[in-house]
Amino acid sequence: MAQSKKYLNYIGGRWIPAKSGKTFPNINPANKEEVIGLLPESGSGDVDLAVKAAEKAYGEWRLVPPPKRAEYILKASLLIQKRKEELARLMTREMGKVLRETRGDIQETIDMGFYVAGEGRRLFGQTTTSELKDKFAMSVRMPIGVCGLITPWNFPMAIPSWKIFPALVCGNTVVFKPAEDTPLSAHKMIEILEEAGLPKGVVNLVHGGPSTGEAIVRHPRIRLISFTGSCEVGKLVAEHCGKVLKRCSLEMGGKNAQIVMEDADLNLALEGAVWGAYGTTGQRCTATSRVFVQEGIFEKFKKMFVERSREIKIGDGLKEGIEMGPIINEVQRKRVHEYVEIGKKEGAKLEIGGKFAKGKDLDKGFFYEPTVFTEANNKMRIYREEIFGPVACLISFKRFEDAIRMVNDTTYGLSSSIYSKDVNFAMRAIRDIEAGITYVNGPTIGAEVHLPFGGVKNTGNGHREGGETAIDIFSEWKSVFIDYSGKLQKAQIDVD
Ligand code: UN1
Repeated sequence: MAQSKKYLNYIGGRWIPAKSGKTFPNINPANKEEVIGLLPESGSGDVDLAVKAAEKAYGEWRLVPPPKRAEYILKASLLIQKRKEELARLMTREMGKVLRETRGDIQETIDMGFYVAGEGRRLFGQTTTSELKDKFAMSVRMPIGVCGLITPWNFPMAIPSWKIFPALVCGNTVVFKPAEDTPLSAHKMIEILEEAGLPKGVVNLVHGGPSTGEAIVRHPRIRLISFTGSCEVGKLVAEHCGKVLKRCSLEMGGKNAQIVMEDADLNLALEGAVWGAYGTTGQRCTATSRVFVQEGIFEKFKKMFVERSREIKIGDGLKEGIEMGPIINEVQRKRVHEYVEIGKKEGAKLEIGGKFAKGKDLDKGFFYEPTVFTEANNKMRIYREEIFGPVACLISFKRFEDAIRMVNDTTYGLSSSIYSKDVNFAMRAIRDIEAGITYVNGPTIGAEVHLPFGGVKNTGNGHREGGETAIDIFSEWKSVFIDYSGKLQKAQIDVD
């Protein structure tokens, strides 16, 4: 067994173990014998310590001018940029996705840092008129307090950056719990923020599993929860936050669709669907899991897609030429496989895959074959539920209107895509698809950080990360009226 280093929580600017003294292992999903490190198993006592540290730091941090707050974010982003390759390699080891993709994850973190650092000199409010003489009106953004951030394993650094950076620039302090499966990327990110000189207690890192997350959600002095993960857990978070009126922003699943019209460039549509379905081993909330293909080209496209699925090179993401890494852990792999079994029972036709991937190196990890179903319909669970693995359904449709109806026939609404050379179809898809993101002639994955990211229906609760909208999550509006008339002026009354 490879050496396993012990990692610590970061609370109030100190690296300390969990009160319990217990640890949990961080395992390489491409080689389950490789324990990358041991992480502190934190409980509510550790969370409470972190909240105390974050509260203490908040008093001063909220008064630091935003351009100065932004400087720390910029410095950290520049350090991440310098260490991009090293960080990407570590991320592939703990998460499994191929190096090309972990480089992308780190790049998305850098992009977010650069973007949010600029926000330090904006954080714009409004200045406006008053209905009364000698009176001035404006709105300003205020911080909220201690924010609890809970993140998933599929984007181990990018998703934390979507939350940590905007929270900080707005003047909040943070208690951050990364996913159990990818704690090392989070550790590195916090180490870098420390190196950038971030004052003690502004960001606190608490490792652990679901009970640690629950302690954060339930902590009465955490004012805001930002959660990315499954719909199932998101609903529990929302339930508690609803009861105690805690602010909460949720980013959850998807059942994303790509439409391929008969007039599309088929090779381009194929590459898009393959990348959308198998990128990150299908473990993106933006992954393509339903591909709607117009009937005249269905058979041809199906052949192309199945053929391409057969050719996907599976293996350790650190190796040259590998296109698809493992699934994150055994529980998830079994869950994916269960869906495949359900699909077969429901009467869908398995065209290829549907098995644990076998082979000398593959047996060591949680690998799964690229899997394609046809003859799936909206009664089936594989058509309706998020699988979070390399499984795609190819579905044929007659007319454009049918495709839209089928695409929208889901409880989710994150990402979507249409391949067509006809601008009329493209514009109508943009108008008619119920989703937070629509791509034209591009796959369902690949959102950029300066635009709002999120979805409709059960994908979220109305917030958008990324872009200016991330700032809305992490700040409160205050309206300010300044009366310089020297007398009592009554709004709505002294107006004639
Ligand atoms: C996710 O799947 O949770 O748009 C996030 C994309 C990435 C982010 C995905 N930039 O696919």
